[in-house]
Amino acid sequence: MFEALGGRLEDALSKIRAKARLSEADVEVALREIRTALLEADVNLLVVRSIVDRIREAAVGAMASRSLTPGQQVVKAVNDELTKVLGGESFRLTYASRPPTIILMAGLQGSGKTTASAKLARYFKSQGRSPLLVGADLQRPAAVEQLRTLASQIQVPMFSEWTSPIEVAKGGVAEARRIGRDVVIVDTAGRLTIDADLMEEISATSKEISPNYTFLVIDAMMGQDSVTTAKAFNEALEVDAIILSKLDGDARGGAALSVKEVVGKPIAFASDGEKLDNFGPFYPDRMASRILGMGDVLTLIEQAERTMDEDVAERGAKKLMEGKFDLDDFLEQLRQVKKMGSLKGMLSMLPGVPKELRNVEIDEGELGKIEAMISSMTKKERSDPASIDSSRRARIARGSGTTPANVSALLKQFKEMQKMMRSMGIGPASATKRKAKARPQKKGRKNRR
Ligand SMILES: Nc1nc2c(ncn2[C@@H]2O[C@H](COP(=O)(O)OP(=O)(O)OP(=O)(O)O)[C@@H](O)[C@H]2O)c(=O)[nH]1
Ligand SMILES: [Mg+2]
Repeated sequence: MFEALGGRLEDALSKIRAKARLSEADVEVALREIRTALLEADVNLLVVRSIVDRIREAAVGAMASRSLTPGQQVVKAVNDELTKVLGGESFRLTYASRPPTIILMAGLQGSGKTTASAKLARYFKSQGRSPLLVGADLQRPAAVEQLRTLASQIQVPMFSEWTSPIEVAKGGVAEARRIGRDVVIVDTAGRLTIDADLMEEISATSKEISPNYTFLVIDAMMGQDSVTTAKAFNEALEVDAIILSKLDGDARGGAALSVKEVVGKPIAFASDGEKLDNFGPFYPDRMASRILGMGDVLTLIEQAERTMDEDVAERGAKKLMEGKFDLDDFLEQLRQVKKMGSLKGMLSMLPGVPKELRNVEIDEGELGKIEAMISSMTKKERSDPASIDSSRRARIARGSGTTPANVSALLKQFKEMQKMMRSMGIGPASATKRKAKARPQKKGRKNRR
């Protein structure tokens, strides 16, 4: 997402970034490029106009202040503006003082409501809450089943019955009270377009259960259409915040960059993939830095903390220090990295990775191949790769569906890594020193949240 926009903005800014002095002409050229980039990213025209105007003001200010780094100030202004149009502050959800906190999900058909309901439940669970999913979409039997399946995948209870959407919603809230669940997420039916029936049904449901939050799910892939929908929904029903789905399929980013300014409601959560963990709170500032190629280290760290098994990481580090790191450990660490998601996604969050590199498709299949090769080795071969001769190599290749040359390449890579670790002084001699250093750091990490 946002790849094209990020690239264009970086190009526009790179020309003025390092300039010791900015002329009016420099600024106008950059502004023109920024404007085109935003329009090509499908950002609402009025939003483009106001962003460009505000950046111009900041740039004029930077020129007048005779700052040492006027270009950097313009970059900062662009970053600030992007953060602002993405919503400024990140959305903060306050739990009801008297549980349960009731959340009503609204949106057009296929916008991603049911998926988002389950993802949201999973998120609440990760925050130590105990959610209940309520299936109030009685349009088709499959809708309730879909939610039931998702609920069982994330091990969250689910409530539904064949009465009416309003009765189900009401019943769901009562059920949450009865079984002591503190967040209720009500999934509702969508329609193809906003029609009176849909609005009436959801308004009536809303009146009945008085939700603490009404979240509107919009499909980022629909660009400006989804922004128009959001506006109409918000006029008919008091929407508190937006959940932006399918960000992964929206390379341009127009919906994300327009919805706050046009509708006036923040994006609370975003979904960027079909998997249940492709979801999280939306942070405007982090997203803005990411668009400008300034990285999003915070999200990366959080992702690592969420998915990495600390014990596994520590075991790997210990083996490294003792010089006992073998192919088994290599595989274990590799699996950890894989768990964190796509390499491309990770690269996009790292600061300072050149644009060209960020856009390179990394062959995720390569990782799978390495995994298959190591899995095809015997225990002895993994701990003593030197024992792998040509006949063993052929056997491993057969077992993993690769070629002997692939196996050789992997072994060579592993050997290089070992050599590198030795040259860095990682080995038995330096183990105690490093260990002493590592300890306080670990504690700090745990306390961070
Ligand atoms: N790529 C991608 N697909 C998504 C995302 N969120 C949802 N989907 C897919 O979009 C389709 C529709 O999602 P649902 O959650 O069923 O949408 P809905 O709004 O509940 O649909 P109705 O109940 O029919 O109104 C499904 O195939 C989902 O897997 C996302 O963030 N990325
Ligand atoms: Mg649904």
